[in-house]
Amino acid sequence: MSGYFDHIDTIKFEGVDSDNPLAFKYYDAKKKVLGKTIEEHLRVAVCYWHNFCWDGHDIFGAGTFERPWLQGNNDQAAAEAKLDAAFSFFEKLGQPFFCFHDVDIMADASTPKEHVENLAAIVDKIEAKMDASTTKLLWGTANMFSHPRFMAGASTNPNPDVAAFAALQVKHAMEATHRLGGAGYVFWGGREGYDTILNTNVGHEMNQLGRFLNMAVEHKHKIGFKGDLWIEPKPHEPTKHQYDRDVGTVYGFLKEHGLENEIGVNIEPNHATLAGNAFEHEIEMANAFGIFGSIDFNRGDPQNGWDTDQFPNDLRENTMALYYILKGGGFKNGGANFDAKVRRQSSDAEDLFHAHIGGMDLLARALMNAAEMIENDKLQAFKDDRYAEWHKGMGKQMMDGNATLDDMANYCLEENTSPAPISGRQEYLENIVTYVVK
Ligand code: XLS
Ligand code: NI
Ligand code: NI
Repeated sequence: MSGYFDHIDTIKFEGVDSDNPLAFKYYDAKKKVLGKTIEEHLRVAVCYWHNFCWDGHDIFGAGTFERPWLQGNNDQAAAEAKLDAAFSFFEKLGQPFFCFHDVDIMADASTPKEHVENLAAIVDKIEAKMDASTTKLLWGTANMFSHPRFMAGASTNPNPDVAAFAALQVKHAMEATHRLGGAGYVFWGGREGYDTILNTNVGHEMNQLGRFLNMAVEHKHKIGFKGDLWIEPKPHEPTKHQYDRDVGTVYGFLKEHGLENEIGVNIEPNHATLAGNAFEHEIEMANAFGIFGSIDFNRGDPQNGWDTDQFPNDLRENTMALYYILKGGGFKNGGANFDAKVRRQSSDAEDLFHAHIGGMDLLARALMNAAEMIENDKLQAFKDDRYAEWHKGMGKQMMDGNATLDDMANYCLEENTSPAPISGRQEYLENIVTYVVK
């Protein structure tokens, strides 16, 4: 059977001097950086939904892509044609991982029973595909936001029967992820929030979400899934307000429900910016709380206030992201999933390759820049020096829990301390970054 990607050759590393747009310039998979290969560091994944499920429609217009497997009904034959297309793309790009939602991979189902059967039918096929391929599963998830039944939320729905449907989906999506050897499982609470507080009992809904996630954790242990669980924070879109708004909020929520040692975060830069946070802020917050998991790499549009999910292209921003990821110990089960889509006018098969090649080259460059910064870590040296006083004297006593407020106040009086301002050297530090980014 002839395929959609047949006219495109396997993508090779050709180096910076190549002007072949269908070749890697920086992503040299086996090149070692700080003792590991680029491929091992980045753990790149291609997502099913933006590449193989979306036909290019937007809220004003119909699909523009004409992908052959999306013509007609989404039955088992269509799901299998999509699977063939996806794996032929993976084989040509050569990235090590992919990610999916349950409904991305399977035939449409109209009853709970059909949902279970259709998912099982395609998981059998995926398993066979994976046996004959080098592509592994980074993470799976359940789509509990597209179907109309979820319009008022999944586990946070006012109707417990909707939460029961969500339980069915999570159970089977997690079991499928486990069976396919996935490294993680993601919860993105697309409609776990509200459109108007006039009809919403927020306290009750957050407790519903807390209970639901506890049940999911119990199920993970019951089935022996050894991968990680991650919540993907996003402040709003599609709903006005979502409970998992950013990393800090998620951590508070996890603590509240006793889940901070069970669930980490999958951070997406475009979600960070929607929440008014920098990408690097979210990574460092996750590092500080010990819940860093994985990244959905993409970018927003600086002038548009929504989740445009464009492929990343900002070398400075991503150099700093990789720097903080490496400083936190790097990816373990997580990786670099591109939760990004080509623009609606980029309607050819080639465009999917340009997008991923650019993203992978960008991350490889960012990784090499970050490694260079770490090898001569002037930023860390500056910080170590800036906080050095906390390792001795009164600062240490306070941090060790050996000083009261009175002790600190008396120390101030006795020593007559009136500290002079010390420069934070922001521009000097920014220049260090400027000199490395290339
Ligand atoms: C949407 C989210 C979604 C998750 C998976 O904004 O990024 O794609 O990554 O459900
Ligand atoms: Ni995402
Ligand atoms: Ni997103």
